[in-house]
Amino acid sequence: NTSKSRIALLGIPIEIGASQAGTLMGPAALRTAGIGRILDQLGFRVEDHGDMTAPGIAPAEAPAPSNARFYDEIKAWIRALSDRSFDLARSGAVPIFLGGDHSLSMGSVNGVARHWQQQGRPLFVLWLDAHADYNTPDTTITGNMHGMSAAFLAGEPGLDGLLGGGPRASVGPDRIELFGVRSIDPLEKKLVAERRVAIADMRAIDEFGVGVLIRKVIERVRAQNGVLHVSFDVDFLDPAVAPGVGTTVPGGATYREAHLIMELLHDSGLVRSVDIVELNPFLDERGRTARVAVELIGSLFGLQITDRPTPSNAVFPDN
Ligand code: 5AB
Ligand code: MN
Ligand code: MN
Ligand code: MN
Repeated sequence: NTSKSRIALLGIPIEIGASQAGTLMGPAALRTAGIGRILDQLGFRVEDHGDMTAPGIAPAEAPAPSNARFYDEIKAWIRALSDRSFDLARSGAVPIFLGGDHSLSMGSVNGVARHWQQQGRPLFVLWLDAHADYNTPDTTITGNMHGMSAAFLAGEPGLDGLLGGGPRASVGPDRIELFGVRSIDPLEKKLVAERRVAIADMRAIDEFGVGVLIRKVIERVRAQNGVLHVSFDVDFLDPAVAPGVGTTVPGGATYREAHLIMELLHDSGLVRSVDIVELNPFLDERGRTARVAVELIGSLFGLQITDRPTPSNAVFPDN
């Protein structure tokens, strides 16, 4: 029993980073939909660490940037979460962070990245999302911080005070893979292009298919002896499959595209941590979205149809 791989669940009931209230119910809905049960059935030793409690407001050390709503509150959350995340990764478990809006990834990813930095393995982040989340206080239209998390992780200016003096791992724009994008703000688009962030938008997915594009991501991580964090924003999925999100954008990934991505990622053996974010149970239809998210986690952790081994990617050229 002790030789079983460990998975650590941690709920982060935060909603102030998003425009609509309700994502704070996300962790409860994912548990109700059976996230612990499915992982247990797959043979993992599942530890549920419960939900973090709201850390309050971190003292304003410097004036908060204008155009970043609830900056001081979110600052407190991500500092606390970064430490929890680091400890969980260091314990040898695979942490799954149950959101909560996408601002939490600033903390969860920073924590796991600190751990892998100490291990000498570069951490890559696969950002499954309808959006790029690459706004800064200077480029944002809404001021909502769930649209700034990838930019923060890439080290974009304007958000540097978020961790205060706390330890910060650099992920960098060259280790973020935006995947599924179909909504991007004008200045955000410019910044993503300037930084040459790898991006598979929905058009690329239509043209080449998710199999080819995910294999490319996997090959890139493997070539650098890296490990992978999957930041899964539920709005990556088409709203017909996943209506329970506040920021639906039509034209998203289908049910099978999403499962294939998870199946390929499982076979890669590279995934060491996961966020599931932006699920809004208040907007869901009879738990559908929560259930789909849990089924996808099943595929990511080894649920397969026929156990056919994944063929190599040798057919796909480098560039
Ligand atoms: B999500 C928008 N670009 O900055 C902004 O759901 C949307 O975590 C951000 O991907 C969506 O507010 C953030 C308009
Ligand atoms: Mn999104
Ligand atoms: Mn997002
Ligand atoms: Mn959203």
